Amino acid sequence: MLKITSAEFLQGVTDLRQLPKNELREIVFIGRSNVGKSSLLNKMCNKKNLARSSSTPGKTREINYYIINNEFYFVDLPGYGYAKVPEQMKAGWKRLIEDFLKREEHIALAVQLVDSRQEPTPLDLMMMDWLEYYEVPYLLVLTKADKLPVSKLGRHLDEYKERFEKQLKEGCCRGIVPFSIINGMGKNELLKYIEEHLAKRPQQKKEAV
Ligand SMILES: Nc1nc2c(ncn2[C@@H]2O[C@H](COP(=O)(O)OP(=O)(O)OP(=O)(O)O)[C@@H](O)[C@H]2O)c(=O)[nH]1
Ligand SMILES: [Mg+2]
Repeated sequence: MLKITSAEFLQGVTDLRQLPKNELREIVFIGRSNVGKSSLLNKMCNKKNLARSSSTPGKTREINYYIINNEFYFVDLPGYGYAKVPEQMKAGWKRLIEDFLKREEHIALAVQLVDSRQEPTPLDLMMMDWLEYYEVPYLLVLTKADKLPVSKLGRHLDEYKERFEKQLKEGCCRGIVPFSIINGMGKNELLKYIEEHLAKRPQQKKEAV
């Protein structure tokens, strides 16, 4: 199984022209503010303070690159869903993220984080639509799974599987994984998916019509 032996912050980019030039494949983490992205990244890498959490949530517009095992990137996209963000900035965020996803040939796997205790938000659903549209393979990760009793977690997981059955069967959703930084649930499963997708060759682009 894939073992993460080194993880270093590489750079934060606010403009796609600043993207790293060496074309390593990317595992991209997506989710609203406070869903647990930084925590998950740190847990996956066994580091306490790898992922920089911003003191002004919702204002960071940086795409953060981490280099893992000197082999591939973890990419932390800016969190969304902050009510106080001005419209103009939301539009900037959308453009940045959409342009980022258009480079889907670089993306080995996207990991869409949603709170295990809640329904996906409209922005979560929009992100999933974009991932489907740009044909990016992705996982749904249900965060903070320790905060639910096991039976309830199981029920939520079933609900997610039923709701996104089409994406799982015919679309780009590769699986749904409950995750917790407290008890380590989901970590090995996520590593398995990451390893599997890094091994796959980049998708052939559909021929332009
Ligand atoms: N109990 C529990 N708490 C968690 C878990 N994951 C994250 N948290 C908590 O949730 C809060 C937000 O986590 P972050 O990792 O900072 O969330 P984020 O998505 O990076 O947020 P932004 O950087 O603001 O977009 C923190 O207080 C974490 O300790 C988990 O698996 N279990
Ligand atoms: Mg964070």
